[in-house]
Amino acid sequence: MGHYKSNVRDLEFNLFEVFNVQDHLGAGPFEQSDEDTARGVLAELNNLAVGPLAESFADADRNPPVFDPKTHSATLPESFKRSYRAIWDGEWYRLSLPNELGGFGIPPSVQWAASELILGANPAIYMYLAGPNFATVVHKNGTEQQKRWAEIMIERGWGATMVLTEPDAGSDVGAGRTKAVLQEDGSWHLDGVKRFITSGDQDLTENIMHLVLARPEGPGIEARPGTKGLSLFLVPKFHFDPETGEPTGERNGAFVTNVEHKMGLKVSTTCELTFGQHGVPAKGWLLGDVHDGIAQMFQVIEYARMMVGTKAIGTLSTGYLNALAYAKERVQSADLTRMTDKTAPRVTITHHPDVRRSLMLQKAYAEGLRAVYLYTATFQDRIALGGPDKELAEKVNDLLLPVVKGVGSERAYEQLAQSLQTLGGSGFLQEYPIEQYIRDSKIDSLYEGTTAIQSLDFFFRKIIRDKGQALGFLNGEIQKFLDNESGNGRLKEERALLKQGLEDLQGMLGAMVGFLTASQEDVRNLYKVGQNTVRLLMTAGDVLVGWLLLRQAEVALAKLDGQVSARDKAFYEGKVAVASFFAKSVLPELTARRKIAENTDNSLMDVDESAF
Ligand code: ST9
Ligand code: FAD
Repeated sequence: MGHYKSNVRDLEFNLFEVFNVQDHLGAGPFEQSDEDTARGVLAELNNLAVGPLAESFADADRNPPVFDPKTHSATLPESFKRSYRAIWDGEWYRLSLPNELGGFGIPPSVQWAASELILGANPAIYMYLAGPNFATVVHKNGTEQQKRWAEIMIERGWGATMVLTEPDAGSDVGAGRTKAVLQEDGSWHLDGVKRFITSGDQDLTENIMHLVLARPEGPGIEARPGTKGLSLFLVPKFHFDPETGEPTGERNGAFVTNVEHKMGLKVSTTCELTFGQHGVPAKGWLLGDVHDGIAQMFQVIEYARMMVGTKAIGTLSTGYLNALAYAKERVQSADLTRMTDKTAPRVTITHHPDVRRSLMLQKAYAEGLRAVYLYTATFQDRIALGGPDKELAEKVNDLLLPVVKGVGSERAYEQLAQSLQTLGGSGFLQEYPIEQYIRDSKIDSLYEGTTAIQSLDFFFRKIIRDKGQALGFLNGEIQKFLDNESGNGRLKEERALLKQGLEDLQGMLGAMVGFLTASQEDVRNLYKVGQNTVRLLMTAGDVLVGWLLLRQAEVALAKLDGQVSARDKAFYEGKVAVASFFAKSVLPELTARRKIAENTDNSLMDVDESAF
């Protein structure tokens, strides 16, 4: 058995029993697909995920890529290349492509469910598949010629990178100094050093297209500070025939000058990329001939943030299921009720209340956060459908992205530590996958914007700048659920706990809006907002998890009222149990968090640095 334990049953439950995505299959952009197609995609990918994709997961960790500084090249382990080939040959890269570029015509919700299977089994594979996906952004924003390049990127299976970060410009992308100087032939020469570039080099693909943010310089080009002064350039690793894509063999001056040694996700190369400093100009082409780099790059970033959250949540799910399988087998100690009887039979550790508590919390976040990312994806479905609620769907998707990414990554890392704990000392061994899950998923709270950055985005951009429209919509949806007393009064107590949780979230937000308003009088009140943005994000995540688990429980209870198989009975009972557990043991904590937020003062900000 490989390391990966998928949960296709739960993916299908979300898609077809809770969110009913089948209702909009077979029409418009999803004309090519129906429920059977969608289930078929999940089944086929699942076979691949638990088999060939999972196969190289550990080997590629133990035998990471080798960097040769003389040739500026990185070589990946053979086992990993085999896994990559399996997914490429099955043309699964088409999953996230729009129909006009050869996509399967299945909605984002199903795409993300399918993506979880790859991301849970071997996340680096997904990242090396960025070429076709990033080509869609090139196609959307490019000139006629660049649209052809986008097709070439897909046809020829090129790799691609997103290149923002520099040594002095991480969270603060606008501090980037890499420049691009306009040439007479209309191309640009880039000069500078970028760092931490994922997939910056590899030996999987014929070519790599780097999507690079740099500061344009040239006659008539106005220099602007910050992110708004950045443009997006297409910088290939090898020059190529612009019509056929055939590499000319001529190396462009974008060289990988280092590959980092990391805590985890080792097979994913993290590269220093140096432009124009090795005697060869680093030629680039301005994307779409417009100086709108940060907005264009955010089209890539939005996808990548969703991916990172899904990766973290998919990893937590397999971590939990591995812990559960172990706990069902591991015999240790007597039942607590017979602890003084030294002759009492020893029991499996699932009998111990604390192990149960921990497993149920892991289940709550694994399944609750899966529901959050799939719920988010249903808004991406609506955007693709382009109906009258498209604009609202865009706003709600925007609001939920930092939750998927920020809360998904933080809770996954935290709960994976619990999964490891379930295995006792064995969890610490490389014989089991959980230590690697923890190492591989730590990055998720860091890249694509750290949790603090997600929380600032959530409060300032997605709530305040949006004037609370998307938040108001979500609030209304939760309120509708609370007001709906269906289910014969079952889940009554849980509904009351959710109601309190929602009020606590509203109270916390109210306090923060108050600080923001007060900052017009005394600007230091902004610090009080800043002390609470991560708290707010995590609390919003808990309310969403609590609500979606209860929605699931409601569906499950209705199913249990009818005829169900023994397997489904256990599944649905699990749904009711986990929703109830989360409502009773996590949601009450929100009241304390609200109080902390409401009572915030600035004493933290007054502490002298030397006192830390
Ligand atoms: C990274 C990569 O970390 C990690 C790994 C990637 C791997 C890639 C692989 C992908 C895989 C794909 C594969 C698919 C395969 C499929 C296969 C299927 C089988 N939303 O607030 P302002 C824009 S990369 C939208 O003033 P500051 C907007 O245009 C590095 N847009 O910002 C705005 O203008 P306006 C990641 C947004 O104060 C403008 O920015 N690094 C948003 O100047 C300025 O906004 C980071 O993420 C948004 N949420 O700068 C950096 N926000 O306001 C993190 C801003 O007029 N830092 N814009 O609309 C930040 O995000 C900062 O907040 C900042 C601040 C840089 C934006
Ligand atoms: P810093 O920005 O220095 O942050 C340090 C700490 O300060 C963090 O805790 C942060 O939350 C906090 N902080 C910073 N600013 C604020 C603020 N305003 N308010 C509150 N807290 C703040 N980049 C790319 O461009 N392309 C890639 O492909 C890519 N892949 C990566 C792969 C890996 C393995 C790694 C490690 C990084 C990768 N990155 C990539 C870079 C990544 O996006 C950055 O590391 C990340 O955005 C954080 O920047 P930083 O490391 O400079 O940290």
